[in-house]
Amino acid sequence: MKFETRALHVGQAPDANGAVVPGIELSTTFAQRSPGHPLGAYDYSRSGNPTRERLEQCVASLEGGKHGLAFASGLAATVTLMHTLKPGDHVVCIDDVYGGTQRYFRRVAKGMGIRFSFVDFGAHAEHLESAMEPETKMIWLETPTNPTMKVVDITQTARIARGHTGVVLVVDNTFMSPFCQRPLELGADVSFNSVSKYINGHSDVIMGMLCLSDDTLHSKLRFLQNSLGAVPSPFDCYLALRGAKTLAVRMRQHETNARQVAAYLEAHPHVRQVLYPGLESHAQRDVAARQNYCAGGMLSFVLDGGLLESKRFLEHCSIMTLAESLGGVESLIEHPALMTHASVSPDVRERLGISDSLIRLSVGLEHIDDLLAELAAALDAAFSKTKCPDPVS
Ligand code: P1T
Repeated sequence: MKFETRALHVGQAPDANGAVVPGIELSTTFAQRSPGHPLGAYDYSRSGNPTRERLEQCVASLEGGKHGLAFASGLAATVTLMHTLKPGDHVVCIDDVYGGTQRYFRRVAKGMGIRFSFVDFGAHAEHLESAMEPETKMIWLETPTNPTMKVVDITQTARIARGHTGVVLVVDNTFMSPFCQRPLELGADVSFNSVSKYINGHSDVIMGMLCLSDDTLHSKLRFLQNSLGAVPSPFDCYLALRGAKTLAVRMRQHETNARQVAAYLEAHPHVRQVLYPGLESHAQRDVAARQNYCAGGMLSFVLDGGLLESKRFLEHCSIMTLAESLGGVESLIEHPALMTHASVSPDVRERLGISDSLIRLSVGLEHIDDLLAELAAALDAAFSKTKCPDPVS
């Protein structure tokens, strides 16, 4: 079955009543006919729940994996993965990752004895090999990166990982979703998604998902999913499964809108740079074109001004809601230095290019004319010579 068909049918066969939309299994517990012998396949919903399993099967299939595991948030999935490691183990992580991932790695996991090297992999992972150590057990890659949109060659990264025994390559696929990029097909061991973004797609669920094909690693993670207990609610699983049904059509339109927004911004005199993998000017355009099925809906851009202009610009956006998160049907715009990456230290932010002039935009499904009109008006207002009210400090 093709992607669109799998999104609608995998894990979603009609239930015992013939319901075309299978019911949500809200029960926390399941009756047993004799101690230790449940009537069906489930005993307790933390350990296993039919609605969660439907979602896990569906997303695993979209990622081209054998197994899927759902968690209460993207970060809960990250934490669970880190529990496969032990003190002294080493992780090579791309330097530009989501601020919350960095905060967890630098300020929590490190305290538990796991060592991290944050490295600029280079487009073809050419800087990765020199960061590998005998104790390296995991490579953590986000591509495109959040928020500077660096693209890294997953196939090449996987080749380097294979050259070292016992190294698990995790690719955070949140910015692309399995419609645009399928890391497992390119050699990754685990494809990670914050389901809170494109897979659910409607900004009303917080959830994470790990997809993989290796049975041994899956058993380990399933044991940890139950033991750590960071599982999503059945209702959220139902919502995410409903969202996943339209992933393909949403992603196509996100990309169509994003391409037009990127072209518009690139030609604008008050925009210094646009970072979007679908643009000819993107530094790793060739890698993106080779490994991605579509360029997605995320872009970042650098205003030709400072913090004052960035604040004025953002305060004049209204259709594009000023808010953290991404991947919803509505456009979301934000200031990474003050919002999603505020927990990253100023020197690291500076090194990564997360400046006061950097704006991140998750291009939504509004009519393109309305998006372009709002961008034009907000840029005019931000750079107008007439005095605007001072931005909120
Ligand atoms: O928010 P949560 O579902 O826990 O997912 C964390 C996460 C992991 N990986 C990436 C690439 C992410 O972007 C996120 C969450 N990001 C935002 C909330 C944001 O605005 O960037």
